[in-house]
Order: sequence, then C-alpha cells, then structure tokens
Amino acid sequence: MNIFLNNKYAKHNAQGEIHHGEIVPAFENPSRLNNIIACFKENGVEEFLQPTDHGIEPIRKIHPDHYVTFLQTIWDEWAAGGNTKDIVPYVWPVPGLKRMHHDDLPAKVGNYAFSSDSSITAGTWEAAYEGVQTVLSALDFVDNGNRMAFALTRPPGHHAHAAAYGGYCFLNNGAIAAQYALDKGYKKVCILDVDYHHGNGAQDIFYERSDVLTVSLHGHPATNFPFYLGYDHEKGEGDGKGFNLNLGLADGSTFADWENAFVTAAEKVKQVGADFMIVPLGVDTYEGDPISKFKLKSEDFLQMGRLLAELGLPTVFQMEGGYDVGPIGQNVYNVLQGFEDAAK
Ligand code: OKP
Ligand code: ZN
Repeated sequence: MNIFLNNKYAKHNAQGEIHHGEIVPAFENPSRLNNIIACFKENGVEEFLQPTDHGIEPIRKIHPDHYVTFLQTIWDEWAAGGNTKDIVPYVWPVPGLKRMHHDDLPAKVGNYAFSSDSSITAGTWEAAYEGVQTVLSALDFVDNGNRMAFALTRPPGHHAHAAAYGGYCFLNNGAIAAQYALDKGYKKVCILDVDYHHGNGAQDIFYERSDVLTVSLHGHPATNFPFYLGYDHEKGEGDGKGFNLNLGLADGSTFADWENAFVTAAEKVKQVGADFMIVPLGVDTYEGDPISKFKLKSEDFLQMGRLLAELGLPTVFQMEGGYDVGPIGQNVYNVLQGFEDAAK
C-alpha cells in the first residue's frame, strides 16, 4: 500500500486545548496515529516505508525564513525562561492594535499564531520537520513510477499559512509537496483537500498562481473553523483567477451531498489539466467525529478512494485530521483500499 511513516509523530504532544471553555485533552494527539498503525497492521500492512531527509530548502520555498526560524527556536527561548509547559498564544494584533515586529515571547507568538488551539511543545518542530520529509519521500516514490503513496504523519499541515500557524498545523505539508512536484517538472499540480475543514493555508499560499490548483470540500465556514476563509466566491486572483475552488457544505451533510460536490471538483481538476495530485486526507468527515458535523460512514471512505482514483493522476495522500480515534484507522485504510481497487 506504499505507506511512508513519520517516526517522530509522537514528539509533538500537546497537553490540552480549550474546548467549549473547558481544558480537555488535545484532539490532535499521538493516539490517532497509534491507532492507524495498529489498524493497518490488522489489515495486513506489513511494512511502513522510511522517509529520507530532503533538508530545509523545500520548506523555505513556502515558508519565509523568519517563520521557520521562529518555529525552530521558540521552544528553546521559552524553556530558557524557566518554562516547562506548552506555549499557548494569548494576544493578537487585531485591527486597532499595531501589528509590529516584536521580540517579547508572547507578542512574538501572537504575531505567528492565528488560533489558540495549537500548542507548541518541546518536540513540535522535530515532528513537523520530519512530517515534511515523509510527504516528500512519498512524492519521490510516486514520481518513480508508482501510482499512489500515503504519508502517515502528524501534526497536520493544511491550515498553516506561509507565516502563520493554527488549527493544529505548523508547516503546510501539502503546499510544500506541491512546490516540490513543480520543481521535479510537473506543470500543473492539484491539491484536492478532502479534510472536513477548509484548506486555508494552501488557498492563500497559491491564491495568485496558476501552476497549483487548490480545491477544498469542507464544512461551510459560516459555521465552521477556520471561519475567515473558505467561501465559494473565493476563486483566485491575478494569474490565479480560476485556480481556487471552494465547495462549502452544510452542517449535517451526508456522503450523497459530498459526492455531489466532488463531481464539481473533478470537473475542475480535468478542466485545468492537472498532471499530479496531492490529497490532504482528513477523515474528520466521519459521522462520529467529535469536532465536525458531516455524516459519512466508514464504507463511504471506500467510495471516496475510488472517486479519487478515477481522476487518473499520480497521487500523494498526506494525513490531515480525523479525531474519532476508534474508527480512524479503518476510515483511512478504506480510502486507500478504494483507491487501489479502482486504480487497478
Ligand atoms: C484541524 B484539521 C476548539 C477546536 C479548535 C479547530 C479545528 C482544527 C481542525 N477546541 N480546533 O483537522 O483541519
Ligand atoms: Zn480537519
């Protein structure tokens, strides 16, 4: 099944997050991947492929140096001040205050975070860096003539902007991979984001570019995170006009609704003539997901995989969300199984 595993996935381990005003265990935690790995083994997956190191350069092509340096150094700076608990942002330069360069730690954090749900821990950078390497290694594998590969990693990436983290995401794995594919010679890369939440990071990063088509099917931002982006009228600007497609779906949507939107997504992918596809794969569209509002059932993920395969493109899947840790493994496995069945 060609699965590349980020072996450092457990290094990022947030103590908690605020949910409905209460501090609860972080939804995005290592047990998610523990479960996926165990479930894959039960399904007969014997081998997880090891990533190779591609260095920092592919990351720098998407994220500016000052942001990369911030992520690399902020934990040590925090710890040097005697801190041992997670870094949680609490102040932001909203309009009325002045957005300015700032060296004091809480202000620095507020300049880079866009939400309070994404704690930085001792191993956040290590896990996120290795996650990028995992996705790039999966991409090499597909470039070498394989139809599909899956990068099993956390933390997720699709909410990360060029210089902002949030929504549990720090480095935008999908965007970094898309640029890497272009650098390998592909001409038109499609990022088709099927996570429950809008892929705001990639949309923003490629908004004025025509070499990367960004498509996202998601819970409508009128009632869902990230709220401030992901509306259907956002279609790209300048050279990028027509190269962003948002398909926001109502709370309570079923797989029939999702599949209907997918037809529009597929038409777009074909129309622009994409030659490579990256799928930020979140299974938080599942009916049991604790923070999402769609009604997909486990068997629906098989059909999701088939639909993605029918696009006929070399495809890299990379793990995003999914917070119902019981069925998460089976749901992810089903997408890949459906894809492999239809790709035969
Ligand atoms: C990440 B991914 C409040 C929830 C805050 C927002 C959702 C982040 C989703 N406790 N988190 O799966 O797209
Ligand atoms: Zn999500």
